[in-house]
Amino acid sequence: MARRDADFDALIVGAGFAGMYQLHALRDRLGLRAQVIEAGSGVGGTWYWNRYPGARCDTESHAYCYYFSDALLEEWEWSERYPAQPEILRYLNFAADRLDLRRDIRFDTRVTGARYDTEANLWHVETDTGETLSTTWLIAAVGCLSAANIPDIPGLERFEGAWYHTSDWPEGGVDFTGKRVGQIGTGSTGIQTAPAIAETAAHLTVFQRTANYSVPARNRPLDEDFTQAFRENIPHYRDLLRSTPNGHPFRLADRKVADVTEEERRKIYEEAWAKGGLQFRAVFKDLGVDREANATASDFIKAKIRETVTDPRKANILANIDHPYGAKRPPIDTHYFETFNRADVDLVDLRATPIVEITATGIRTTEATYDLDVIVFATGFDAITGPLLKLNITGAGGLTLAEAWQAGPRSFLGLQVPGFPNLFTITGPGSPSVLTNMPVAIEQHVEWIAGCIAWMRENAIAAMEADEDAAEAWGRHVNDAANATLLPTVPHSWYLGANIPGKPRVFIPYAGGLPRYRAICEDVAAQGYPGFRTKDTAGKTRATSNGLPPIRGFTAPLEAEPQAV
Ligand code: N01
Repeated sequence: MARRDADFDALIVGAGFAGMYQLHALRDRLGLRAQVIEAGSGVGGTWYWNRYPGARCDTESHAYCYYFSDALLEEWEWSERYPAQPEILRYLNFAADRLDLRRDIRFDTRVTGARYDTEANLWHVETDTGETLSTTWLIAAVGCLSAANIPDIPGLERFEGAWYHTSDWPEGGVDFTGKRVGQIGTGSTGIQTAPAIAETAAHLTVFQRTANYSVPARNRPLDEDFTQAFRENIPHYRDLLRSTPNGHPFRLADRKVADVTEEERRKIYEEAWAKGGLQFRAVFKDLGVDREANATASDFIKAKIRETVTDPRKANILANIDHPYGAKRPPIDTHYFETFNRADVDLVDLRATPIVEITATGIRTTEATYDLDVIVFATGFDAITGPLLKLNITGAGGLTLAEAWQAGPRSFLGLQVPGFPNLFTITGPGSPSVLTNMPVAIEQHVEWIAGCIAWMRENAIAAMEADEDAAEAWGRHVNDAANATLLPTVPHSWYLGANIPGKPRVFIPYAGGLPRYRAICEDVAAQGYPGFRTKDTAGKTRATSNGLPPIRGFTAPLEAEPQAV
């Protein structure tokens, strides 16, 4: 139930794709007193902060946008196959204006803590502006990749040059002209930014710890014909995005590697390479689940790296990849491997010669010292749980989220955490989130949360939280879903939290695919929210402590879902 004595019915943390749509759904559809709290000075979330050179979305632009509104789809026109960061930021500003969101977004304000008052059924949310705001529902729309990982390398404080993490890039950019730049990290971000930095820097040294696959993006301008055809087929694209396991606008081929001859397979991979993009991994349905099948794609890409990179030393370091293709998030690139053919770009193999320290003038490895003017950390994130833990949330009975998640995140459906009533986590741990095209997963969560809140209001429910048993059962299902794929086989994957020292090793996102996940969420809602404890306004509680009733999707064989991003 919404409360008149609270400052707000709903507070939403974060004004990215998720928070913006959640505000619209709660304020304009349900009529709630809702507000967004945003640390940045503008909307955009990840696209507000990640302004590094070369920042671009790996999802094709016509699929990387809101689909809840035909008007937004029809009024906006993308200029390239993959949108660059400035264009996505313009798009999100356009959406904010079109939906008149800004008047209910508190910019330049960071949430520093949130505490649940069980007696009053209210959240008290503290901000760095010194305010404490009360709200019935608290919705974390903080993104999965917004807590930067700056590795604890000895000596950084002594470095006399400038250093940046890619996700906290200065608004005006960084001028690399005449500068010797060291870049640490070769994930999706590093692979995007190295070619762009090399364009202007005097010299670039890339420090690689784990070699990575990448497939050419083949970015290109979009023409009027494409835009026209897209606008005429919006329902088709909407259905497509909502029916594929990872919410991308392409289907997985209905064939296995062994179904074709070696010659046919080579042709299929060559064609996919020439076409470019994330759909490279969709040409066979067993690449994400079968090691032997996967090896054919992995070997193909490694051979491409060796063909592209002319210096055999660099080619060896780049092609020495130790995990199956796609078992870590597969990057796509614009001239990444070609960049290493430049005389002013060097590559250091940190597996062979680890970093010892950062000195006043550069980076020292076990083998050499590299003099640098600028260090760029493309070192990723404390993913999915990091941004939620940074909110300093204390739930019912004084339990902190950090305590509740000491052994790894627990939640039901990645939407609610036992012990944290009326807190919702958009794309939280245990939901498809980072294994999907994010806006599709976000829309599904936002709409489910709005539906759940509407149900609570209709049924005079004062508080609702995930049941312990349901969270336990869901945790097992999340594990089973991951184990049906090659995803958990990479020990150094951030999907397992392995990039953050001390983080529990738990496979975090849900790998069962979006359609199955959507069906489970819809079934839970249709059955009156089994798996959640509720307390009504008269103080009467309801719990489903005897396990869960049959829910569609729990029972279907997991191998049916081919693979995740
Ligand atoms: O981060 P990462 P990212 N010493 O964690 C290395 C999304 N994204 O920012 O692999 C030396 O993947 C680390 O090495 P290793 C996308 O989901 C989306 O690149 O741990 N190196 C790795 O090479 C992506 O997956 C888009 O051995 C260290 C790199 O830093 C996610 O963001 C675009 C180190 C980190 O790679 C994260 O990508 C870009 C250390 N101490 C990114 N610590 C879109 O298209 C870490 N590394 C929307």
